[in-house]
Amino acid sequence: MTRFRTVATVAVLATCIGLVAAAGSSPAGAGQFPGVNGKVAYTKELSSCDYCDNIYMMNADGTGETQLTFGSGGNQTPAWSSDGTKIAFTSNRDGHHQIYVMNADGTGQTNISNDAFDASSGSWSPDGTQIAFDTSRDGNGEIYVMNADGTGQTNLTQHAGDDQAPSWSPDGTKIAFHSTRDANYEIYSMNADGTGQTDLTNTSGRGDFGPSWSPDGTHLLFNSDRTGSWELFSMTAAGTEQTNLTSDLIPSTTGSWSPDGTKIVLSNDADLFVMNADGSARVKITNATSEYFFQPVWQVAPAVVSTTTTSAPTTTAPPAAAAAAAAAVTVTPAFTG
Ligand SMILES: [Ca+2]
Ligand SMILES: [Ca+2]
Repeated sequence: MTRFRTVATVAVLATCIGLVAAAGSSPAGAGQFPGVNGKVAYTKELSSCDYCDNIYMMNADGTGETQLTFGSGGNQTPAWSSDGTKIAFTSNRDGHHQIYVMNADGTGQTNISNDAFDASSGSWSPDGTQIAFDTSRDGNGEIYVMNADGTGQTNLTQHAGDDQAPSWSPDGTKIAFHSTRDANYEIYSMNADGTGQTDLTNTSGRGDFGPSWSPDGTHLLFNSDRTGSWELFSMTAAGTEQTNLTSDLIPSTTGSWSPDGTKIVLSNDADLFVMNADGSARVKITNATSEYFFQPVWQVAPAVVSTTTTSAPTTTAPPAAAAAAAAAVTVTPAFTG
């Protein structure tokens, strides 16, 4: 059984698809996408211990792996804030799955949703002030939003179907998710206040899971078994031009765009790969032996923070990513229009 399908059997973690770091924060509240490519965070599970999942990050070439969570339970669905300084994730360390937030170096891990029912799949608003997530507290999956401190938890979907795996658009106006309300999983999009819930995929009898936005907000990446095997597809934000990007890598499960829009990082339920946004030039960046790498999400390199002292400017961690940001030039998204 593949990692993708194993995870999918856990009700709350049917949201097993990769989530893009949809959001983030700057003091001015502006979103950071498109941005400079930083590190890749992901979930890794040891084959010797089912559901012993922890969150790691590495450089996009596969070097420099760093473990961020430590535990024998489940730590999954990492999602970067759009300024690249924080990661939301799901953990059951307190007895059931909740939304946690940590700093990019793994410090400060805090239970934010703090509810008595399972929750999963946090996704930041672009200004970093809110987190969308899914929860079973109403008897079926619903997409909720809360303030970044956990207050103000509000049901956005309010539908009897299972609504899961929210992904907040880079401009903050939309939230994509998947839902069973039409008898099988479809990708939906709604306004950030829950209005205008619209089916984008309409594939009868086939599953469409785990939407994540392109950094310019024009496209969605998602997972579908419409070909008979799990593949990564892209489509426009309106649901047109649904395109299989991984017909030569079966299965392909979770993935997300690079912040500059030129690349996609993805999992085949064993290793991680990086490919061009059109699916070409795929390179394997891990070498799995007794573990599974999945749910990769690509960080926006944090901006350099200057201080008004006579000494050299200081930067936010991680230094390498900050240095990359300092060298940033104008970025051209992979998709236009
Ligand atoms: Ca629902
Ligand atoms: Ca479907």
